[in-house]
Amino acid sequence: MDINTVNALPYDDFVNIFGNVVEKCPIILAAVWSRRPFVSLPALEAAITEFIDGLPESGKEGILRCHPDLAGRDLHRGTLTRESREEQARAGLDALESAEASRMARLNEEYKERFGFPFVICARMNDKESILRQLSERCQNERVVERARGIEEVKKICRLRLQSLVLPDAPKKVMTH
Ligand code: 2AL
Repeated sequence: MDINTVNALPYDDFVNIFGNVVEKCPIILAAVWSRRPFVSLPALEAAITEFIDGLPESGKEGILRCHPDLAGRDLHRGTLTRESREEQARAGLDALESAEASRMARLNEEYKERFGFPFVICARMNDKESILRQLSERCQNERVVERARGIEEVKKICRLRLQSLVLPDAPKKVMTH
């Protein structure tokens, strides 16, 4: 759909369609609906980003905690959201070798133990090797660094999810005379 169609959506439809662009945080989109009309897709994205940036640190951590582990329990039980399932499959996380799967599980636990929230990375912009490498590296960071880093990754995930739902803006017509 294009941005005009987005702007015309009633509240319920808007939240049904866009509610999961931030994983399991439909309240963010419920709040952002009040900011319509959006002049463009980047304007919709900016409204979401501003809302997230305005949250206290506890709210940002709450967003991180709404994310399922990569290659974790939800993937194995088939209880991931559609978006998350597609992202994890595209990064090859549904077909890990057993050694990779146990390394991923161990590092995910280590990360959560250290920071109190899960490791979040935009799976669609990575593959299983780079995810494992960054998971291992990011376990060494400070907590404040990781909270900010995780939120940056949430924004990347959000951008790609939005792009799969909204058409890019049509190029502006240029007047030639
Ligand atoms: C996820 C997810 O569900 N999709 C994605 O790109 N990253 N989860 C995570 N813990 O990073």
